[in-house]
Amino acid sequence: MAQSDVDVVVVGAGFAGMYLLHELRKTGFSHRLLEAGDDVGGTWYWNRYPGARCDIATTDYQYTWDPELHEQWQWSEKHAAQPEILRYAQFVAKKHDLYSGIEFNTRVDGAQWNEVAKRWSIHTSTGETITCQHYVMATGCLSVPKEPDIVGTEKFTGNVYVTGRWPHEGVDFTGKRVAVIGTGSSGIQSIPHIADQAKELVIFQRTPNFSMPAFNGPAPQDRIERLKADRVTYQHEARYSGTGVPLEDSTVSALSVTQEEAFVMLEEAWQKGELLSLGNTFMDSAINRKANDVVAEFMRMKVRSVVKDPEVAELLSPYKHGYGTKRPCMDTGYFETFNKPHVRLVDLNTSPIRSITETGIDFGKESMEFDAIVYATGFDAMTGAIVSANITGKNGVTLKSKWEHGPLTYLGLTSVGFPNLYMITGPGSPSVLSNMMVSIEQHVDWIRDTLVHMREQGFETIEPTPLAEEGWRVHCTDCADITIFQEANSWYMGANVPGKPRVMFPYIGGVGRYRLACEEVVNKGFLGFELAGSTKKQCNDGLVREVQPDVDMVLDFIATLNLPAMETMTPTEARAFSEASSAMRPSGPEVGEISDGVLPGADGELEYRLYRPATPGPHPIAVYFHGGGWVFGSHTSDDPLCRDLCAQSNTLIISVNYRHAPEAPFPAAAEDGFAALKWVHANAGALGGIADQIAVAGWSAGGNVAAVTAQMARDKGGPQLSGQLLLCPVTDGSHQHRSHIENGERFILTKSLMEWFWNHYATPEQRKSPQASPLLAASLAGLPPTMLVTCQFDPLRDEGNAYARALMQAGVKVEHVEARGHIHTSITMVDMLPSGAPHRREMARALRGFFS
Ligand code: N01
Repeated sequence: MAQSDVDVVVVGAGFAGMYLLHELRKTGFSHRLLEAGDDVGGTWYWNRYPGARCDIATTDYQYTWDPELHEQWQWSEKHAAQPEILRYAQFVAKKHDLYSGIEFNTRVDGAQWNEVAKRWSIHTSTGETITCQHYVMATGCLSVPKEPDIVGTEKFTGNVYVTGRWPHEGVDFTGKRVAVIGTGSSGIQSIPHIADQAKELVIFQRTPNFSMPAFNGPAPQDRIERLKADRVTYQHEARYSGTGVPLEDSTVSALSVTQEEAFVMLEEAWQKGELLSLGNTFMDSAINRKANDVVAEFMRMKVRSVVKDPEVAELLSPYKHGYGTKRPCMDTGYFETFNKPHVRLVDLNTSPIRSITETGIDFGKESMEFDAIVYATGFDAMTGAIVSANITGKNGVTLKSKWEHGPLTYLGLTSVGFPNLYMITGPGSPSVLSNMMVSIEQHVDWIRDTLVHMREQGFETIEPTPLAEEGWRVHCTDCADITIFQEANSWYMGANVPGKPRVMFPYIGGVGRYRLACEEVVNKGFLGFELAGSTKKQCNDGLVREVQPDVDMVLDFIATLNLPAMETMTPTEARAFSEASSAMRPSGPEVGEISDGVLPGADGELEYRLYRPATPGPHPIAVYFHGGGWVFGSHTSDDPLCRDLCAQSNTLIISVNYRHAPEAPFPAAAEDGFAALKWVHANAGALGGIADQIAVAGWSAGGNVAAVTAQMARDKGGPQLSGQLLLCPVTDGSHQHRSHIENGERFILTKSLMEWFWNHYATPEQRKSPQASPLLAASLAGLPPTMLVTCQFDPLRDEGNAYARALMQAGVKVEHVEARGHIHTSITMVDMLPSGAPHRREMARALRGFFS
């Protein structure tokens, strides 16, 4: 007789539930495992449609927790078919006697949290109520087929099949007229098999999909050898990789090679017959639309090379979504199927289904009769199974109502208001964007270790804090925002189910980065969780990821380079280093014209570079001052940023060099800035600009020069400025701000580098002058409208914030943007860091606004 009160109830006997059962036994937790089906295998139990096959190679799609399995189980193919994967699950279940611990044909109808007892009550389809301390949903991401959303589905009297609920005995379509609706992975895999049998096959396609041939055969020998030689390293690399398969991330931009070269590289990946190799060919195909177009065009070229009828080939070619933004497919003979005379493709965009009828389908201007209809229409993915399990947490709040506008989780594992509830591969974790085996094992390990920790430490409950959950939501959104995934109407975005909120459901920051976040949470004393026992409580509230994800990647990359700190260099060495780094950047957008010239500075000539918009002039002017701590940089060193500002704001940008320290210390830069402004004003017409529409702009030390120049223009009789645009400006050399300490290391501009700059530029006494520290000016009244951008992880953040506040207090019109998750340099990194683009758009808008 099973216990009605246990430590843990688990729902689902797929690969996640099976491994968790094993671990619960090992660690001595009492448990019940409930499964709706009558066997193990989860998704591989339900999805028995012909052609069902895994799209991750067998070298990677297998358990790692039992090393003996690698000797005892041999896969027959590179990409295993469903029957073989199911047999593998059954083999593991028998080997570890898991069957004895699973209650099959048992569905969970609902679950309620009892806040007094600190336990869950679980109601099952057998009429039993089980109570437990911990409740784990191992219900899979793609387990609830989408409700039919086509008119008349109930009318059809022929045979109806749903790919995700395929009859166990199989289906014989021989001699039948068959319709297949849906061309996602399930449709694409099953269509060639159905075509082999059917007398007539009509495929109803709403969206064509990217697919590549699996070229199935034995598992790749090189991968097998790598595994055999050093399984531990292989698995470690997989766990910290982007997708859960140990591939070296590409460092090649699709835009840095010709289309011919790109196609050669893609062909090489194509021949491997592995989705991840193809997707990994270029570093930027997921984040840059133009880079993605290169891959998409290669895939369309492949369709054209197979499908004989050019019109059909065109219909089968995706144009409306980028490669990978909807799950791409692996097929065996899919496109070839459309060359068969008894196979027809119907484009639902031009011939929509009017209704399913008793005998067939009415679509466009036609009616056709069928013996069978196959729905390959997908799933209520990621949340369907969890939400439909009727989970009620604290204060009677259901998970369904909490997630009405999108799932809210901490780490995709837990959710506020639902103590001791865990989701394996839940929304907000890499899940469907990863090798599921790797992700499943990581979640099971995390849950097991957490349960053991709680038991050892005398904690009864664990629940994330609202701050941590909201922080994770923001981080997940930040990760998605730098990609082009959100453009597609995919199930990743919930777009396939009418009424489902449109958010990115899986975590797209990568398997390794996700794992590091989970580890960090634990290592920081369960950061973002409240743990409570009868006599104790612990809560280390906080956020695990705050830096913008692309900025974080750059910081990690820079850390691997082991570069010398700039402040250990001489100014000459630092200048050479800075120039060499700048030479490797993308160049930035095209502008109408770029020309170089010289102008008179305070003590000799200064070089300048002029960026003219492509539109007819004359244009308003921004006199721009570059960054580089007064020590390095030049009129060309912020080239990509100047181009971007020029192109986006339709403003003439004149980037002026100024004399550098230590050769020309304070106040040389300030005096040059003011001299340059006066010259530009006097020569505005000849430059193609408008004399009474002039602003100053600058970044970092250049922001300091711009701010000081604006004060000098105010105090010395003009020119009258329309505005000042200050990006991370240095405003105060006189004392330490909190951000100097908080952000003093790791974020490229360090506290010690900033001190090195100041030491070269100005003495402690000189720093008290407003011409070095504009924040110290006796009055800021009368300064022009200001756009001031500060970055959260910049040592200069607080002095920039202080300048914005002081300007406002002085009655200046100020727009102050605090760029969340950014560092001192990140907004200038045009075409490198997508997360900086919205802020540059804002800066350009503000610049335009100065002149309107
Ligand atoms: O489902 P899908 P799936 N009228 O949602 C169409 C995994 N998987 O079962 O794109 C007409 O991808 C829908 O059209 P549209 C894998 O992660 C893995 O095929 O919404 N058409 C689409 O064409 C995969 O991504 C493997 O415009 C309708 C199709 O139906 C995920 O499961 C194998 C429609 C649904 O495609 C889901 O794949 C199989 C309507 N009302 C699955 N509603 C491997 O490992 C939907 N469609 C290889």
